[in-house]
Amino acid sequence: MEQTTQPTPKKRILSAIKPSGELTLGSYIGAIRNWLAFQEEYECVYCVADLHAITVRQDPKELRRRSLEQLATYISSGLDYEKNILFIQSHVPAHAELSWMLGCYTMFGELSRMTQFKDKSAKNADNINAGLFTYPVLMAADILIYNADLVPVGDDQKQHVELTRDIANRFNGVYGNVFKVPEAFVPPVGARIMSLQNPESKMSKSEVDANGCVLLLDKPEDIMRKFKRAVTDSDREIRFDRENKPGISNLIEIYAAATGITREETMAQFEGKSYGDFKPAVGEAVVELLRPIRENTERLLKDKGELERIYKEGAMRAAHIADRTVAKVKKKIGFIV
Ligand code: ATP
Ligand code: LTN
Repeated sequence: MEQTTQPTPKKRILSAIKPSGELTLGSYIGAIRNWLAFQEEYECVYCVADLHAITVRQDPKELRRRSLEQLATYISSGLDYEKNILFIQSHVPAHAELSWMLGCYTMFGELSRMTQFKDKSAKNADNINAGLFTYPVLMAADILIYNADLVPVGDDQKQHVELTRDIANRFNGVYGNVFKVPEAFVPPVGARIMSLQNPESKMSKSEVDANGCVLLLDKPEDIMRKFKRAVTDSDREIRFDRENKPGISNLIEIYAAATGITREETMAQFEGKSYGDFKPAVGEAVVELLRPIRENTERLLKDKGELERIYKEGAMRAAHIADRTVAKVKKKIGFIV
């Protein structure tokens, strides 16, 4: 009798970026670039986390523009929309539904300990809304709804993935093996790209300081200007030392990430060179890294019909998986389904 061998199903990846501002070099090096590397080996689900963006007040017109632009950037960075599932979070209502249920298995104390909540509340003191507080629960829903094995994120999001694991384990402890417990993947290089003007704080798209933050769609001359003005130190050595030389360490990290070499190789390459040589060299590496992305994004944005087709198809494929998870969870909890 002929034996049929089932191919082992691919492991699944889920990640997202919220359209809370223009994408930065940090979003690319810390997130999108790593997503690319996974698309052959894994089944990848990548979303535009628009529901997460509204924890901070957004202008409706801008939110719409940025959501579309972000999707276009995913594609122009090299994510294949047929191989991967690319979609907009609010197009799959099951995320919000699961988020409510998971919230009932998440402790107030746990959410109070989240660093991002503390940071964002300090920065938005006039709008510490409930969404800002329950943000990690929605993120847990994003991840668990797809039974993701791996969640690639920058350093700052590791704590949220840890919480997701705790929620999954708690739920599984009550109802049996419902959720896959995911792992975070934090890239070895580029997990934390800092502002060029204030290298002690993260390059962040919702707190753009004009010269410290390199935008993904910045023109080459703007990129060069920002790197030439980057804050360094009064020492002369191009050496990685986050504590004492945060500016130079950040530039080493960016150069290594942009050219695909290690920090050590970067230091060897620039040994004996001055900051005046190093800063424009980092700028040029970034210009070359971002050039094709900017050009492709501009082209894609001209074809709104094509983008619409892509996000509708993506939402349909995402909902197919998400709805099944929600149905299973409801049954376990005791809802009439
Ligand atoms: P916001 O400023 O609105 O909080 P953000 O710039 O921090 O946004 P997110 O949407 O929160 O960006 O992050 C998307 C992904 O990119 C996450 O995985 C995050 O860890 C990663 N990321 C964002 N900024 C950086 C950075 N500066 N360095 C490395 N990774 C980053
Ligand atoms: N919270 C993340 C963005 C995000 C996310 C996710 C990341 C929303 N849902 C699911 C990984 C998996 C952020 O602030 N960077």
